Amino acid sequence: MKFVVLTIFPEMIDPFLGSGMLRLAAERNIIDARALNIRDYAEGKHRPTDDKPYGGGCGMVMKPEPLSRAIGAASEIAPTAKRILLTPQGRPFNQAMAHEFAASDGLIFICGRYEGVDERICQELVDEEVSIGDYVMTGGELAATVIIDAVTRLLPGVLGGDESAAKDSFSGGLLEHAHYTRPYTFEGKSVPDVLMSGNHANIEKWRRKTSLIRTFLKRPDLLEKRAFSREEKDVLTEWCRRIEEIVG
Ligand code: 4H7
Repeated sequence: MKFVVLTIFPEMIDPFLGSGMLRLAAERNIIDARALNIRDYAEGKHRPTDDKPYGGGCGMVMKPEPLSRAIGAASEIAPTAKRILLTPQGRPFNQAMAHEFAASDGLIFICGRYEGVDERICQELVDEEVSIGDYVMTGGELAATVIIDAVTRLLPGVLGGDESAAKDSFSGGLLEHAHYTRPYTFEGKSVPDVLMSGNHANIEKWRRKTSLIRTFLKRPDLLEKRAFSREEKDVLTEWCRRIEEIVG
């Protein structure tokens, strides 16, 4: 999978590509990820990548020509890749999109800076606008790294069987179960008995149950989009009964 990040701050992207899972994925030739500096495609003595907005107002706008040439260079590296603009106006990124992008044939990320990108770039040279959430950042670089991380860990051969993406939060539409490690007692709190029992059927059942209850307590919105198994219905019914007992 090819990733090309177009940015005026490649130094924000490079250390990220050179660490942890992404470095490993690159070493195994599962990904080929690089940042291109948009300024390298700018002309003139000062190689400006921004200019004043037509219509006036404060701030600057990302100039179209250097960006257009940078997108051209990225498309030569990854000809079939989807061109994504990271912007607060984009389609909200989620786990289903991570799977969709993992099945795609490469991704080119365009990282806006200043007050934004000339509209003609958005209309003519971008395939899709994506947002990583409802908040404002000074540039698209962190958004690109977030998406590269979420997509790469889904690629075959990146994670081991144990940490496989199939076991994730969200892969079954639920949050992950609780995790415990040594010591057995920490700040007066011990590990739940079932995890010490060695009974793997019971442990798995407890994990499914805690996943469901945590999702209900922390992210009930996730349950609204989801169907329930017989076992899950029984767990929720049992909790309803217990709550009714307390409320009276
Ligand atoms: C493209 C267009 C993504 C990129 C506009 C990018 C949040 C996200 C940016 C802008 C981003 C996200 C310019 C909008 C500066 C905000 C103050 C870079 N912010 N900006 N404005 N949620 N900013 O994915």
